[in-house]
Amino acid sequence: MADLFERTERGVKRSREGFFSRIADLFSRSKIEDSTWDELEELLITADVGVETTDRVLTEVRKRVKNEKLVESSQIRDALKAEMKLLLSVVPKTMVANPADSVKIILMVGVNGTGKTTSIAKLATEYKNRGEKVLLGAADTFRAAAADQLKTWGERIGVDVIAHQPGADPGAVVFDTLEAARSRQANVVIIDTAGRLQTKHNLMDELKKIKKVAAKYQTDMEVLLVIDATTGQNGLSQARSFTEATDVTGIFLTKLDGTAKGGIVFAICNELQIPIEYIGTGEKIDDIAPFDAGLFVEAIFSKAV
Ligand SMILES: Nc1nc2c(ncn2[C@@H]2O[C@H](COP(=O)(O)OP(=O)(O)OP(=O)(O)O)[C@@H](O)[C@H]2O)c(=O)[nH]1
Ligand SMILES: [Mg+2]
Repeated sequence: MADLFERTERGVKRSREGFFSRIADLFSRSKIEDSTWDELEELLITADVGVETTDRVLTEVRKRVKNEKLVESSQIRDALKAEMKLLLSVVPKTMVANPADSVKIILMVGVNGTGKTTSIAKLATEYKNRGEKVLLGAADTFRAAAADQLKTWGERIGVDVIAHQPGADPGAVVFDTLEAARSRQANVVIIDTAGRLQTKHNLMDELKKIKKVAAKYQTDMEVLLVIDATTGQNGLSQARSFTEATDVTGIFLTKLDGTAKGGIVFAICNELQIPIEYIGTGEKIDDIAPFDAGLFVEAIFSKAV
């Protein structure tokens, strides 16, 4: 667990200049005045927590402050922490139990350039280190270099990749990858898909088809939506559309290291009730941490290094 905290903290600390450091600084003051509440509100909104979510958090914190007669800034900070943790604790959708002999399928979806392929390499490494046999499917047949990018990662991390020619039917890649998983006895299959704008209906329909091919195979499937934290509030619109098309089960939030706007995690959890599963905190293979609401909030408030 210590390791997980360190990994979360490392990622959060990389966004120190912005939201995360300033929010911790507010509470290093001995007294919380009316103006502090205003500052806090502004900070949360500009950090992409969003107006609705900020309103909800602050209303709840004020209620706690009143009911529990909190006066010390450390007490108010703890009330805010508790509220933030609560907000981030979205219960994952119940998955169909995974029969012992079946394969876990993870379908990675998202708009262009969010970090899908890189995050697949990170995830594959996580599963491999846990002793799972992982197989990757290069179902991004749209961009000519996409399969090569995945293959390069595969070679680097020692995981096989199933690929077709550019322009091939992505559904066929999924089918072949799952067939290969069966014959090679892989138990985790991660499918890369082409980046697509959530507003392009034909591309969203294609994604539905890809999912259908995998679902025919079996029901234990996670659909991870990869959202780039730096895109801010647009992430919410992405999450809405991709959920409509593919029933997203969780979010992989990337580039948290490169943004002062990490507050988007709160907006996503509050407004969409989709759990954040992982955070990406850099470009390297180990810049990944499974998301833990409690640790994440503690990392935000822990002392700057
Ligand atoms: N700083 C930072 N960069 C990241 C992170 N994850 C991915 N990247 C970078 O984001 C860029 C795009 O990554 P890809 O994995 O190719 O993104 P993609 O979603 O597969 O892109 P398309 O397939 O073109 O849609 C690369 O330069 C990655 O190194 C992260 O957590 N932090
Ligand atoms: Mg890609």
